[in-house]
Amino acid sequence: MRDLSAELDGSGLRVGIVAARFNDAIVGQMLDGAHARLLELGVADDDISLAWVAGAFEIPLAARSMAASGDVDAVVCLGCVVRGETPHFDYVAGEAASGILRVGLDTGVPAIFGVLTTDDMAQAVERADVARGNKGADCVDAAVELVQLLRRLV
Ligand code: INI
Repeated sequence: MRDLSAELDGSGLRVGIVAARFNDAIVGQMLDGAHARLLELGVADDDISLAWVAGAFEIPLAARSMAASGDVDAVVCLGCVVRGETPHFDYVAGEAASGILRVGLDTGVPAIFGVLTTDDMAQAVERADVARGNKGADCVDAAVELVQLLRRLV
């Protein structure tokens, strides 16, 4: 069997991050985790671009523009939607998820779904905790792995 798995090597990669300001205390922690992990994997700080949007619903369009610009190899999308905070949780979370998926499928540039969707704030706090396996850092691993895998598949 030929294993196509790639090493988690981010050197030379250009990575975009789209972060939603809604629940920014949580998203800020995910961003810190993502940033630290990018540097750890060898991505140069100058090759990381960050764009803030108002909420998770706005992420797909900004991510699509970034992906289509040709300036990034992957886009990591960070947000946090808490069920208890909104009656339109399903719309915001669902559209963010399907929009981000479409960005990747339409552009061929990996777009990573780093939008926490939780029942309450306590769950969000736990998943964004840098000490306990930060979701932003996990998304960076997913992004770098997918970029390298796609390069091996073409
Ligand atoms: N946006 C979020 O990112 N998280 C939420 O929990 C949330 N709630 O609770 O409503 C939220 N709403 C805003 C939405 O993403 C858009 O910014 C807004 O609807 C304007 O389009």
